[in-house]
Amino acid sequence: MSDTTTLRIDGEVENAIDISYDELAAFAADVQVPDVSRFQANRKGDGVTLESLLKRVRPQESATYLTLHATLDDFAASIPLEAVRGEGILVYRVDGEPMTENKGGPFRFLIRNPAACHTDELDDCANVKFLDRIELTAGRGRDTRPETDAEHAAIHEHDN
Ligand SMILES: Nc1nc2c(c(=O)[nH]1)N[C@H]1C(S)=C(S)[C@@H](COP(=O)(O)O)O[C@H]1N2
Ligand SMILES: [Mo]
Repeated sequence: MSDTTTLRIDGEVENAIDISYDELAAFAADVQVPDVSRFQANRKGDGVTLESLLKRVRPQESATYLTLHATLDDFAASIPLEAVRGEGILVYRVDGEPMTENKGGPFRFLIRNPAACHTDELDDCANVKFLDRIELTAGRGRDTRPETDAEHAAIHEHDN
């Protein structure tokens, strides 16, 4: 069965797209990132580079932040585009299958070397699960990441 779930990439771009699992799986081998556990032991799956997605949408000059949205649990993180270029991966497949919701899918953003939670803009908290939209924004966009230890602990109370 083919998977019809898509990821929207839009905002300050020349060419907004909705991209599917099948299209991501068909990306060239040199932009595929197999087995993300190689650089983050607690993460699983395969992805493509953020750069390969940016190439498709062509960010405008005005785009300075990448704003990652998860509608499912109303979570968002907004990180500086230049800093995340080269670091960002879109995970779309786990165990050879589309990434299910219980694994944080259908899509998950991953920073290769994230900082500890709320110590930096590129922190583990920006590894957005249930990702359904990547918005290129002029300046910082929506960001619901926890700012204090207490807020952070509250978020993780929902984890099983
Ligand atoms: N959609 C969504 N993504 C999210 C979060 C969340 O609450 N919702 N929590 C973030 C935080 S604060 C952290 S530290 C990591 C935790 O990832 P894990 O649950 O896979 O350990 O996911 C990040 N991505
Ligand atoms: Mo976090």
